[in-house]
Amino acid sequence: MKEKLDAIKQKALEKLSQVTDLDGLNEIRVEFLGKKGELTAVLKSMKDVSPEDRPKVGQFVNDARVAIEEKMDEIKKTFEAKALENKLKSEVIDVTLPGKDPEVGHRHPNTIALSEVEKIFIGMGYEVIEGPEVEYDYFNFEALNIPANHPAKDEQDTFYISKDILLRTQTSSCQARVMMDKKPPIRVISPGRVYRSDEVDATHSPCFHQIEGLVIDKNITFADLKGTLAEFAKALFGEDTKVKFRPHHFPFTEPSAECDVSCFKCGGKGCRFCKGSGWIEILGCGMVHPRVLEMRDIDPKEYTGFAFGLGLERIALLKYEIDDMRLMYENDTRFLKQF
Ligand code: 2NL
Repeated sequence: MKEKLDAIKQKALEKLSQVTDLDGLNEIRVEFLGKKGELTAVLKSMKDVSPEDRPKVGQFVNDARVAIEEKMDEIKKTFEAKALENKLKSEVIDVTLPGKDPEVGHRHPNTIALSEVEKIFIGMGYEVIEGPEVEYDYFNFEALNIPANHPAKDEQDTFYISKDILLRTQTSSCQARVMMDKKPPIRVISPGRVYRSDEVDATHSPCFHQIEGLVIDKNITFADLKGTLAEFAKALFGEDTKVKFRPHHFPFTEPSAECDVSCFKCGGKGCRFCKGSGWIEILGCGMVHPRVLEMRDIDPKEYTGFAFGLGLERIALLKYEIDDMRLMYENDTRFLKQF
């Protein structure tokens, strides 16, 4: 009996020395210690052993079982340690690897154009002011010398909220307010959203952005207006840019003009971009109408001023060569990512 048990033990230990994983270990457990295992079979045959030999044989069987189990536990522990080591290895982070760039947003072309324009005027000593988009008829029209029955009021196709309240059609309304709050010298630009009841197309939108400028001081002349806008055009479109003024009419300025810049694409020779003329219209301007000053209690004999207004989208479309204004409002990331 003892030889038989030793043989089983040897066989089990031999098999255990070759086992490579937990599954193999389990197979051996079943083979020797399971219900139909070899050692269990010996245990079952104990009934044939004489009662006086039984304790001894029982001792042998138990020794063999303990020896096999101890070996199994030892191997199991090494497998578990190895598994833990592998797990830790797979979770190691190399902190010296370069990081992944996070996706950052892009500035809207309008925002880029606005900050360029603001930078130029701030550099010339202007202050940036803002005002309400929902405005009184008074600040949007009347204070700018556009009386109730003036045709400009129909022309502008205004969104009215009530008889006296509207969505501002120009940011001059802010400047009308500034003239009320501040005494000259005044040197401000007022960027912001404005509304006109226009149909959407490649160059129009019912909501767009304007930047207006206003300067009021003693001895301000049309020469100051020309010099300022010439400097602005150079800063925005390049040193070689020239400006040209064509007579125009606005109710709030006298005299009034439209300002063109030499085409920054062809340098003025004429191309597809400037439709062959060599010039591109960028803004409207003029000397502040004396009536506008009077209405704000500024004496036009003591003070004069100039003002101008430009469409921000128009500047962005020109500068970044965008051929349809609708792209500016669709927020298609494929478009926005380019800026
Ligand atoms: C245009 C023309 C212009 C002004 C805006 C202005 C403001 C005050 C007084 C006088 Cl408070 N004028 N603003 C002057 C001339 C032209 O805008 O075509 N804008 C897109």
